[in-house]
Amino acid sequence: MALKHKSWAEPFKIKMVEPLKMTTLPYRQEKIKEAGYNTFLLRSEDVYIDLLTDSGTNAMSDYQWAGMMMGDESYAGSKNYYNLEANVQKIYGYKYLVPTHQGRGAEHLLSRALIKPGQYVAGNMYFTTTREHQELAGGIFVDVIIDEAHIPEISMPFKGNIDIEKYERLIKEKGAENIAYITVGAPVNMAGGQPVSMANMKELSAISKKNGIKVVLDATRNMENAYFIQQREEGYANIPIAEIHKEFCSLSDAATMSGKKDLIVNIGGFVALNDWDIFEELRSQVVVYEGLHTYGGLAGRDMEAMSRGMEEAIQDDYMASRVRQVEYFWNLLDDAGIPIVRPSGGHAVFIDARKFYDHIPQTQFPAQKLAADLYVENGVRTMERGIVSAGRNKVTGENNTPKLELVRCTFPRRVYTQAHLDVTAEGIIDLYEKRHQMKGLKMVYEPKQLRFFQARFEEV
Ligand code: PM9
Repeated sequence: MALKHKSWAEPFKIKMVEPLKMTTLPYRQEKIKEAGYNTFLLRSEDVYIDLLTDSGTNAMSDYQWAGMMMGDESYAGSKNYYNLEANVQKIYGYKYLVPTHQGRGAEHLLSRALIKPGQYVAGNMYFTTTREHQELAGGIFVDVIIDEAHIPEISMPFKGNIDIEKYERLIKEKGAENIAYITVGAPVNMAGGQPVSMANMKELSAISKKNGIKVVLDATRNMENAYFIQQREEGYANIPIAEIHKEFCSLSDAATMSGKKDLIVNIGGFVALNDWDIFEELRSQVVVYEGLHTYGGLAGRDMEAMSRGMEEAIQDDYMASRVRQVEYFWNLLDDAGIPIVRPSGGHAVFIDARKFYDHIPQTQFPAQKLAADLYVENGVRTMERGIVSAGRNKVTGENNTPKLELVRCTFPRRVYTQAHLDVTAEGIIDLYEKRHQMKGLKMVYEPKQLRFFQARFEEV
């Protein structure tokens, strides 16, 4: 009998395992209350399947672990820095490298170097840490993503694209000299891991060049984006993702990077760029905020693991298995009628909490509550990506009210099996059946910055 869908499997096998604690329902009910209904405040040992994030939660290979043993921990000029620099030049194509402890370290340095207070920064939907650093440097963030990205039900191949008209209007209204740069996240995390097409990147790059505006790529998951281009964009089907990725990077002036995602490591990041003057500025800042310019807050062994992870992540077979695992899970939920962001994206599947909990208003944090309830249901940890993550307007102090009120089920790389995904989907489906019994939340503690990490809640 022929199978309906052609199957796939990972191009690696398991060599070492980490036991997981199985917990009971009453235990989890107590733990989520103690954590103030915030999944970031749970202890990881109380979590069965951890889909909080794909950031730093990846399983390294034997090749990477072997590299860890070859860490050169000299204060200056570590050989691992030069290995990393060579791979960034080869795989990303930028000339200069400034290592940082993680992505937000890179965002901090670049925002300080490029933004003058009062300038605008365009971007295809915000990312929490990226916008925070842009605003702390005095920038005013303007979202120029296509409208469809804010609507979960709409399915299109490149839902992360920049709306070129919106971008041109911004340039016309504010003046190119008042725009510090444009950030392109590809894929767009907050929109559901939705990719950006090469055609769109080419167009915005040309407009930016014409107007003298720099293009900064948030390259955190850009290799996943390259896979989507290969699969979905005309003319790229037979091109290896390594080539697509490099071509995409070549359309930008600089990249900030959280190595904790694409590069299959637990810590690390960098800025990479082509402009010597900005590089000099970043090099003088990195020694103040991160560490010497040849380690940027990282151990030599961490730079080696990141460099080797880069070589592995850019392989077509690996990336296909990575993205298809997410797609497998997306199909399980879609087949069961769970409201999710369409189409399937790169690193995660996003549940539409507005629809899932259609009886809970946004002021009572439906996505926050759904993440908490999913933990209670079967010990799976997910993350809120809605009104709590969106924070407050820095000028008015009012809550930002995003259209997207989502819960993200995020997949660490090379960590969970298909059976883990099946069990997780079953828990979500069970909860969906009794969803109208669930109540909303009120916020009882709110930290000043990036509140989603530490805010606390109680049931209303
Ligand atoms: N992303 C994530 O879980 C981890 C922290 S926020 C909950 O998705 C992009 C697109 C990211 C990202 C982190 C960073 C910052 C920049 N850009 O976490 O500082 O997804 O290494 O990177 C997280 P760092």
